[in-house]
Amino acid sequence: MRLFAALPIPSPARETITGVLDRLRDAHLPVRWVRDEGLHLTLKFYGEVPDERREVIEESLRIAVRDTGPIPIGLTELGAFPSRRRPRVVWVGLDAPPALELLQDRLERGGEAIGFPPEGRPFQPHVTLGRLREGHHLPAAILEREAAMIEPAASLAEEVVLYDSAPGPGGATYTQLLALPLTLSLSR
Ligand code: 2AM
Repeated sequence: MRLFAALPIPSPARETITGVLDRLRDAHLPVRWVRDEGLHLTLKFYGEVPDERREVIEESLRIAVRDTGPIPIGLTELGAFPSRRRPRVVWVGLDAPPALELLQDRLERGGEAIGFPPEGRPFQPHVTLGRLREGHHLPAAILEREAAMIEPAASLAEEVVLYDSAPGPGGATYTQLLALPLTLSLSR
């Protein structure tokens, strides 16, 4: 299985992003766009793991989300890796409030404790919208136009999910294996 932990994108940010995606899809660009159902912010990518590792990963997630309440998120910009002028991966950026950075750091360190090496690059919270097809180029003006449509769409992320990613002809399909609510416990 190919596992990663992520925040599913909540409403209303989700609708803002699907609106952008609808318009980008209509532009018939050489891009493999993601499915609306799987929109997420990756916090920790575990990669290909044997089935029997799932349990310890789930336990490290439970520990990492302990004492984390709902996290406010907002959309910042439409961007691309490596740059908007030469896009290969198109994404929407998210605000990183301290609670989000803390949670990502806990997941990173929890992963390290069970044998998953840390990313080794700064956390850049983003929701991937699409990946350019090999050997193609994207007219910069299209992204510029959509970039102007991004609004903050302040939202509250209320769960962390462990996903299994399965490749398929229409792009990867993500299955939720575990959903952990972000709720503060008062009984302490
Ligand atoms: P991305 O959005 O930047 O592509 C499922 O593949 C999720 O895991 C994606 O959100 C992807 O991030 C993330 N991910 C992080 N590191 C990855 C890697 N080395 N290979 C594939 N996906 C990775």
